[in-house]
Amino acid sequence: MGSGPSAEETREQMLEIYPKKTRRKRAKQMLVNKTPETPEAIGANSRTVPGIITQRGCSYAGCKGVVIGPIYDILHITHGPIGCGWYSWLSRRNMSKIRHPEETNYLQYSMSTDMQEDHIVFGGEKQLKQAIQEAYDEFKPKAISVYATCPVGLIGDDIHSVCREMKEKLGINIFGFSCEGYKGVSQSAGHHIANNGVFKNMIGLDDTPVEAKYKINVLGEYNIGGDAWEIDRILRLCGIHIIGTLSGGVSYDEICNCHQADLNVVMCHRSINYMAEMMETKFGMPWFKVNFIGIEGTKKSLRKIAQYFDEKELTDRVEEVIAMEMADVRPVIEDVRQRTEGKKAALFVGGSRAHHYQDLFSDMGMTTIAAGYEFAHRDDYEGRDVLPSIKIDADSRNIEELHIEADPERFNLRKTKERKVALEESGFEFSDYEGMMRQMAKDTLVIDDISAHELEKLIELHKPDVIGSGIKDKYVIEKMGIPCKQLHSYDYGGPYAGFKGAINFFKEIDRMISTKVWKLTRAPWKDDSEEQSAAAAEPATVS
Ligand code: CFM
Repeated sequence: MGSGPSAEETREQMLEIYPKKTRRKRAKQMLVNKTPETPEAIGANSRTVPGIITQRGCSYAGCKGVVIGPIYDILHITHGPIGCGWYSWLSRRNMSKIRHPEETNYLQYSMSTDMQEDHIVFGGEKQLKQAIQEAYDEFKPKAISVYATCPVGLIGDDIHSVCREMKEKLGINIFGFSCEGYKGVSQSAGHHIANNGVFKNMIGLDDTPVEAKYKINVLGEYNIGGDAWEIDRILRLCGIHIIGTLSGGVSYDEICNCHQADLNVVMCHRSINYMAEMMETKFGMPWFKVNFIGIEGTKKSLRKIAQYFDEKELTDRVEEVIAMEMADVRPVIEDVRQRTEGKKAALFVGGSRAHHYQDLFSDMGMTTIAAGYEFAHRDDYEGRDVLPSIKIDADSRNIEELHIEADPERFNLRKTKERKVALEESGFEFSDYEGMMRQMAKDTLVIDDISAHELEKLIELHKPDVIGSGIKDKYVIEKMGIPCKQLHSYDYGGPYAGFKGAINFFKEIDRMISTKVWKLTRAPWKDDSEEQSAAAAEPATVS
């Protein structure tokens, strides 16, 4: 881990303060990556110790806020007290714009049933019905989606029967999500609930064929700061057509039609692996993991897509695009590397970025000394090969597993079995994710659901040059004199995906770690404290 105490000592010092039971639990969630090729089992996706100050969010946040909320022409109604709707309103920067004149973008609205005490006591179904009717009368949307918050689950409002009734009455698609905040140990539960609902209520509704030679979906890309637009720009240059980006900057119709694609590529494995698998089972559509964060990752992903389609014109075009884009990227890398080479980063973010952003830092010659997710599962750390050994606990059993079968008419193996096997034999990986730990250097720290105390210890002992982290901890980190790149909503910046995104990121990180301002964050009396205490210790003299 560079200078300072070793990873093992750092871990010990982080754990020291905890009472026995907490220490035992946290110890399983904090590992030294001793054998990156065969990662050790990490305690992930378990309950947070109360009071430890976690960065996690709730199931409602994962469902409405993360996966479905970005679909811009669905009317999203939060059934609950106003706070849940308010705090999930545009705070994530999943950007969208209408692309056809007849479309509407509802994302600037925040709709809620605004539950009051009497609804909690006497039930809120009537209120929900009224809200759906009112929203319909006002906007005439194509679809309405309803999200349950904690109190709704506690009092037992049946949102699904209300949705069914209103769907029949109004003749548009209306569906609900039982994504009460408490449904799981983090927002991860909400992702799964959302995947199930999108699959049941939208995927496959529109069989209109799509005329394009290379058509794919990008799953697990939510267009934070415009990332999906940059990915779309690059793929378009290559001649690859995206039917649906799930679910950044995407419309309801695109989702209903996206089973017409020939391939699913997965960006954020954590939030959408369920969808990739269900689509493969039902429609025969293969999937593989990509990463458009980082230059090397972007190149590799483009080449893998080309290899999948296996057409010379596409392979050549991809190389041309890479060469063209690299002409802009190269001088920026060369410039920033003079200042960033050898610098240290730490990353504590969500369920995929703590892994993906290591690529961008390594493009800049920086090393990631410690990283961890907030709510990812063991497969995101150790790779999907551990899936069979993951124990299902009470919290995960809570969430419905859909039973999916091949569609009798629409199942279509895009690649014949033989072709798939041949590709796999040449080292091509389908339906796989290697996880974060394999990519991290030996003896780096891997910390799941990091606590405020552990983060402060890390800063105190290792002083990373930059930390990529979240909304809740950003200013705590910066008050300790370390620049923090907020990797959820990008601090109003972005995009960071693809080639143009990487250029943005390089320049911003360079600025952040090169500025002298961090040296000024220390109170002056702390710097000359020795002199001061010496002065204070001197007997007062009367002149
Ligand atoms: Fe996937 Fe995301 Fe993330 Fe995520 Fe998130 Fe996000 Fe994230 Mo914030 S879907 S897991 S629940 S990449 S909102 S766009 S930045 S924690 S690492």
